[in-house]
Amino acid sequence: MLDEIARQLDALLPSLEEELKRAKSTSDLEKIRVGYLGRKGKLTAILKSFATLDPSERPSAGKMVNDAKDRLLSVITQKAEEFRKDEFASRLAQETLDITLPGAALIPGHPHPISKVLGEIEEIFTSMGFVSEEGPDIEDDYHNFEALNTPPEHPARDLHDTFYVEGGLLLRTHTSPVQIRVMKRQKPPLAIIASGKVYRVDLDISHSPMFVQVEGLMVGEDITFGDLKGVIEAFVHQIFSKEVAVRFRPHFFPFTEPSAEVDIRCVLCGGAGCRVCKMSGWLEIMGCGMVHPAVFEIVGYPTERVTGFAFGMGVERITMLKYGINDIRLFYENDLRFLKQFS
Ligand code: 2NL
Repeated sequence: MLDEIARQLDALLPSLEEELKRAKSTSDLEKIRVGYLGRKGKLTAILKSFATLDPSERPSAGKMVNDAKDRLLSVITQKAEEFRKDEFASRLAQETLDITLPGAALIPGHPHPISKVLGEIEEIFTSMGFVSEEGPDIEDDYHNFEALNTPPEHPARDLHDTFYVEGGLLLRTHTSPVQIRVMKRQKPPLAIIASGKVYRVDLDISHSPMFVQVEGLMVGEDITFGDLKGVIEAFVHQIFSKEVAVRFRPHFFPFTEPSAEVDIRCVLCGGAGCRVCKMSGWLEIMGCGMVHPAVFEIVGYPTERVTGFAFGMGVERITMLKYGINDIRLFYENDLRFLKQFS
């Protein structure tokens, strides 16, 4: 009987080796292992036949089974180790990283065209000695209108032109209130520029409900309209070109007297007349004038000794003329095909 068990046990190893040759993966291997060593496996079946053995034979039979189990386990473990190495090697091969491939290019950003031109405008005025000042976007009626000689019935105060917010406040319609605040805390002489966002109820191809304005103000004892012309002409020649003609055309603003609008020779047609200048040969670029004495009264400056000039321009308009852009909304759509042209 013992001989029969020994024969059965000896047959297990070659048959296991034969099956292992056909195994392709760790999971095939596990099935094979269960087929030999599992609860319903071939080795267990042999163990069950112990019931028929004489009790004196059982210790040697037990030892034979244990030895056989060790031999089977050792070939299975060896095969498992081979699979582990192969599977690891193929994972490494799959995860290969080609470090010689070119990297993803970084696309560097650049200032928005409005920021770029605003920077150029500020540089021109600060190099002439103007000091840059800032103030709040939300203003009160007093600083935005009343102190600028704009009476309660003035059309500029209309609900249709001004964004009003809670508490009787409003979104500033120009940066002039910044200059009112500076004059109220500082004595003349002074030369300042105030730039920033301003808001008006307006929207079409040349008007945006928010735009960027630059205003300038120079106040002192002998400031004349001639000084205003000199500063504006110097500015125009730097921001556009040395050649371009400039003219001052009479206008009206409540906060300046006299007032003027500044035109330049049409940068597109050179004055011959085109769609952009509406056949006039001239393009309006800003407003200006001598500060109205009523404004000086309000900030407490002595009107008998102090004079000054002021001007204001829209940065979008300057940028559109400089680059031949025909729709202000392009600045706020953030279309990269447009923005990329200003890098
Ligand atoms: C325009 C015209 C202008 C001013 C702004 C100003 C400021 C003070 C006193 C007097 Cl504190 N004037 N600013 C003067 C004339 C014109 O802007 O068309 N802006 C877009």
